[in-house]
Amino acid sequence: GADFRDHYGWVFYQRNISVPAYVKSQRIVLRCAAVTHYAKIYLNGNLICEHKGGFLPFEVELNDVLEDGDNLLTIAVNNVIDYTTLPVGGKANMMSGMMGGMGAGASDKPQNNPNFDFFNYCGITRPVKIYTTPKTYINDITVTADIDFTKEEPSAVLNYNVEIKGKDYNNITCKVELFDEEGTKLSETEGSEGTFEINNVRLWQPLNAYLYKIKVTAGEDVYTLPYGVRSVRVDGTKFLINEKPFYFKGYGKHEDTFPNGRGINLPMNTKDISIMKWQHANSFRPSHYPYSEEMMRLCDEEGIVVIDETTAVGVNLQFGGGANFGGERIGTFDKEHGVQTQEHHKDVIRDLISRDKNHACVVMWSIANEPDSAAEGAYDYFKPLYDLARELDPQKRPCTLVSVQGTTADTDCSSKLSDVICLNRYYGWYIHGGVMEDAEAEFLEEMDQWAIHYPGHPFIFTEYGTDTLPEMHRLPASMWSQEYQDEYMEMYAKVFDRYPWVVGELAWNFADFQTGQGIMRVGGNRKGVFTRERQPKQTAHLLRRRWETK
Ligand code: GCB
Repeated sequence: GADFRDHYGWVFYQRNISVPAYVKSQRIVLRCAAVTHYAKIYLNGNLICEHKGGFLPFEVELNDVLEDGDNLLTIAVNNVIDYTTLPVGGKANMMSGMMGGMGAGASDKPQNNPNFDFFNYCGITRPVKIYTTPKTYINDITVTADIDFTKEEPSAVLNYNVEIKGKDYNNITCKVELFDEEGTKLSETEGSEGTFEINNVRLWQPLNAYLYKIKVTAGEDVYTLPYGVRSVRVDGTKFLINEKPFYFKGYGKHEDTFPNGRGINLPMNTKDISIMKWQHANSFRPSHYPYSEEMMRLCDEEGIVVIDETTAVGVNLQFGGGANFGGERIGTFDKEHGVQTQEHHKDVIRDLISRDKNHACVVMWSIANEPDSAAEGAYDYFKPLYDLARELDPQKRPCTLVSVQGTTADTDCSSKLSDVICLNRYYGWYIHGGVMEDAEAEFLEEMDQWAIHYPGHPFIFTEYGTDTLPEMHRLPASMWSQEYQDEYMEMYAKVFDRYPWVVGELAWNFADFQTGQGIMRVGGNRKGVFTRERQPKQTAHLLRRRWETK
């Protein structure tokens, strides 16, 4: 019922667990892949672990706390979002605020006010597992590749580093073997740090993946890491993958399906990737939070390029007319009244890079979506975050943030910090809705400004789209109709094609998705190019034709 849907605060998941005696000599670990947004784990009533942040994994060792027989495991989950969490919860309802304070959300009950446009699905959204390792175990593996492109057949040097933990970590032998994708062993070496040379290396290419396997054996522990060898870098206005200019074609997505909500849905992941391939899409942005590890592996396997994003959505108190603080306008980065997220934001970056650093599919880090990046204090907020990401990423991928409509080259701190400028633009929807000529004219005006003030950098359009109802057709085209979505997509394509420094188009959104209630949303956000059931709207065919040759 509505009480459950609108629940605010704690929920408790409980069950008994028991571990067979024969594994007790092993290290026993409880791992939660995602608990949204705050978790407290109790075993037999004792708190054993806490974790903030709803979209990244955490784990805790159970050996010292497990009892024989049944143990009561409690996972307490809190769904509250506010000025200290990512994503950010506001003081007032953002969606109704957008229309001058009318609409849903007026209530005295304590409630969440998402400062973002997707339903605040919470709980245990990804697998919870108990697994074992030997007492001395492989804690982490980091691999980077130096590729020599000067020869006709490129060669590569893989640098690996294995972190071993546990009581014998110092005097254990570590064997590392390299296999090709078919499982043929190519070479073998010893030591927790080392290199492999690969002549005629098979590169991981967009839509043409190739994964080597790196098998690490440390004492009794074994782990096999699939690894795609590829390079990424920005050169002038180009985004290079394996030294070739890459053009992003695809979407911003959500982890959102019926009836799973944000709960993991593996068959739908497979379906989504296969639909994207049907359309000749090659990439997406896992907006607005890190997706499941299963999805990241699938992207590695399928050659889908990913812009990996943190949970920082809603770091912008200008939404809803900026009336988030008791009706007053306050600065997003105001030390006293603004968001208090920077330290947590750093933790999310650490956890994200530590989880995803080895994925070939990840070619860039997105530090935030639509923050108040032109506000006073924005540079000071973001500079340390970029520094941290750049320091932590062993592959030194480019970094960006995704800029909200209204930012300009001279005001947006992204101009000073990002390797690629990523823009969300809604000319023809939120601005000049229904008047395509005006929309196009103002869009072109803005593009020319960026070219003047910020020449020499690549740009990706990370969002553009229109709410579209599958049943609605209108001639002449008008807002919400299939025809309008087509005309809008055609206009954007025309603008993108004018500027060689535009290196990507990620339409908003791949599929319709659930949001909170409000007068701006009809059964959710309907900007999907596919319905929530993953059936094509008319424009899916238009994009397919474009992307086949683009
Ligand atoms: C945006 C946001 C996205 C929204 C979208 C919209 O700029 O980044 O989360 O869903 O606009 O449809 O309004």
